[in-house]
Amino acid sequence: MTPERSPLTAPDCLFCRLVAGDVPATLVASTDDAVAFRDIDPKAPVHVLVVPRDHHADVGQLAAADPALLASVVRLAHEVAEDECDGAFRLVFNTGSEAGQSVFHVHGHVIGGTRLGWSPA
Ligand code: DGP
Repeated sequence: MTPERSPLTAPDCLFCRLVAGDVPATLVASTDDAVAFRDIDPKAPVHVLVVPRDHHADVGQLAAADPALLASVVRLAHEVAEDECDGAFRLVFNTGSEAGQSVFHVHGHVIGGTRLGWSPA
């Protein structure tokens, strides 16, 4: 699906460029307001990133600015997980560079397809 209006973008944002189709990606699913694509460096058999088309730097900023859009991102993540992980999955929003965030366009990591350990540090 394509959005009904042009998304809000930030200059030099990798994921804004990817959403626009200017950076190649393996798309998994999309809606009017969110896009799911495979992580370039997968950490599990299923590793999909789900992003809003609009630019928001992190999950806290998205929640404050547009909670309905955050719900859309989570809904699309859940649909991907139902298709690819039998519904058992982890949804991770790294937030801040100390927590491992390297791309400052909010993205949820859908991780699954195997039994997951629990040792984030
Ligand atoms: P984070 O470290 O939480 O900000 O996650 C960023 C993720 O984005 C990381 O797992 C690698 C992925 N990534 C970085 N550049 C690209 C790219 O050009 N294409 C795709 N598909 N994924 C990318």
